[in-house]
Amino acid sequence: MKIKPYGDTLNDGKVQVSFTLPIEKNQKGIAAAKQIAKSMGLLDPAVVHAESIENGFSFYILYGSFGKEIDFDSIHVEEITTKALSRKELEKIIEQEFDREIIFVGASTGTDAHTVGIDAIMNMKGFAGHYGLERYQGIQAYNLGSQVQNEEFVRIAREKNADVLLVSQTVTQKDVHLKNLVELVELLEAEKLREKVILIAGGARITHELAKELGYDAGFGPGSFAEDVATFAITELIKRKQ
Ligand code: B12
Repeated sequence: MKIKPYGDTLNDGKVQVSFTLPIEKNQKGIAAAKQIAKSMGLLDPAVVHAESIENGFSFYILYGSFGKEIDFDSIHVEEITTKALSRKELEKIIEQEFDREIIFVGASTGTDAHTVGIDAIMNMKGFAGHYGLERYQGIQAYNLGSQVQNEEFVRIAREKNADVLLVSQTVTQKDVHLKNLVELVELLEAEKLREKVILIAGGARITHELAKELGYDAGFGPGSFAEDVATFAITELIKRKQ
């Protein structure tokens, strides 16, 4: 199936883009914004909003048409296909399959100070009506908080004998998350721990595909809940037992 974006009528190709320019808002600024949109390949771009945001800076919103179509059927994405089980179902499986608690160690690592994401997955109260891992019977969840250096994270993972490592990355400026996530994999490999743990990354800009590329077992983005992560990790642990 071939597809293209649409606004008013199907296949009209209409898209909206917005950006900031390091120039004053005036007629020349508006012309520059149009030229940029044309260079992006947009047909008939129109500036529908222009605003001065600071001395020497301006913001633009444009509409235009995307002239091409893409082949939707040729797209392949790596995604997690296991359907999330409920907390109760997971607790039962853990009880049946393991004669011990499953250890999860999680943190927001590197210089990243954001904790809301990892807390949503791990904390007792959870997020949006979904309890976090601390609530699960059969799971021991250690949430180390934020700005945990990779070395410290690996040290605690070893100390706690972790089955599952949960890494949260929110800041992606200058690709700091990529550097940090790769460094962790390298450290785990050097410490001969990589194969012994299920390594999971999460964050607003993390996809399963990206996480797999970086050497992780799974990646979870916005809208993830503890049961999604626990289902993946417990299923994977059972597979690895066999
Ligand atoms: C709250 C917030 C803060 C708070 C953080 C408080 C705290 N204790 O966490 C404070 C004010 C401290 C803060 C600071 C900064 N912030 Co801030 N912050 C936000 C904000 C508004 C919300 C983030 C949030 O809490 N989302 C809610 C949670 C629930 O969503 P989530 O993180 O995506 O988590 C979900 C999933 O991604 C997933 N998930 C997340 N982690 C994990 C981990 C695992 C293992 C799994 C399985 C799943 C998972 O599950 C969660 C639940 O579904 C965002 C903007 C926004 N509206 O998103 C900016 C934002 C993230 N911050 C940003 C920035 C730049 C900063 C600063 C660098 C600003 C500065 N210059 O000082 C500093 C950070 C300094 C540092 N060293 O890290 C940028 C990041 C841009 C980028 N992509 O790099 C954003 C996007 C704002 C923006 N538009 O510029 N911030």
